[in-house]
Amino acid sequence: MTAVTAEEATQGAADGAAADAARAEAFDAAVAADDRIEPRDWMPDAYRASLVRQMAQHAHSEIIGMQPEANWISRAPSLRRKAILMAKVQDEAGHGLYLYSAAETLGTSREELLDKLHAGRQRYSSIFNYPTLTWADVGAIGWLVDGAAITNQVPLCRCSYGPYARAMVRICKEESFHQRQGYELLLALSRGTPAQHEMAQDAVNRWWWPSLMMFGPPDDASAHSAQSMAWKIKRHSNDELRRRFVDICVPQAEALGLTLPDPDIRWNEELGQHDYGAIDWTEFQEVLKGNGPCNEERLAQRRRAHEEGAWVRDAAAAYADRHAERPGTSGAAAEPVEATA
Ligand code: BYC
Repeated sequence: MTAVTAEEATQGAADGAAADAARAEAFDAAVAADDRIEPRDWMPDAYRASLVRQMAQHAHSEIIGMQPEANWISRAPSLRRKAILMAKVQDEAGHGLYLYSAAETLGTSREELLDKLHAGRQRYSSIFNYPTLTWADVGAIGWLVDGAAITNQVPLCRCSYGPYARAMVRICKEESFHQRQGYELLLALSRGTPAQHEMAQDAVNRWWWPSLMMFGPPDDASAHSAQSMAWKIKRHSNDELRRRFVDICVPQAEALGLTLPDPDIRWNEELGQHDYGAIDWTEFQEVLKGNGPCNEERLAQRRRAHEEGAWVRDAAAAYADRHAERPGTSGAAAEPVEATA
């Protein structure tokens, strides 16, 4: 081994710093040019961490979000409604999988993210800590919760990180179907008997304000927005998207024959958008702290489902190992299941 002189060491450090600066410059230029950042590209550690935080929270929301609606699968009022609801809840599991896979491209395993969720160290959307009290809640979730999700997620299709943006394209297509099924369900109830209409109105009354909270805290209290927008992870601020959502919902509520529970909603001529009433941010903070109506129940059910699914994961791993050991096979996916039965 040859000894490195002090001069060589200084030169090496300078070269390293110059290479880092060149990589950072290339990253900034790619973001500025609206190019996609891909998994093997250099990226700042903070960009990677911020993506993992948001994508993990998003993935967790999808799988915890299965619970409130799954509560009604066995009580759906017809075979048609049951089949639709089952397909929707399955889609949500699929969305979780796309997002965990996209997060894996950043070097974090699904296992690690799930462990953090189960330990209460990562968040999921506040909206899923509210109960589904009646069948109309399934419609309100589709119309309002999926509607808010689409409003937030369509711009994420242009997120600077390629795998997240591409996952969002497919998710948004499915979400828009989900939103329509909720709308159609509420329309049927709203035009039904007086009791059905009342049930639809009650569900909208309960889900409206929590849906507005899905967009996150107001801009002046949003810790991550400025940086996430500079990196083009987010394309719009929380308040911009919230107001856009209100604009979308006002005419839809009218067409449904239902009222939004906010007497302060009115058209603002100057803005060309609607104004709306004050959101109860104390309630939002309480839900984030774990004090919402269903926080404990949701997390307990998630942990239980994970434990009960251990045998499936073990079986899949054993199956993959067996195929990996077999000469001439290139992995579990190459062979049909029956081949080893
Ligand atoms: N709930 O600086 P901010 C679905 C946290 S699932 C809980 O504005 P950011 C569906 C935030 O994490 C839809 N926490 O954050 C599924 C941060 O805390 P940390 C899920 C929230 O990231 C099944 C702090 O508050 N969609 O569609 O710039 C059935 C400060 O916030 C919430 C997504 O996840 C919240 N609502 O903006 C039906 C979309 N809001 O991390 C439907 C992707 C904020 O510092 N995510 N926090 O501890 C995003 O677009 C952004 O992460 C957010 C927040 C707009 C949500």
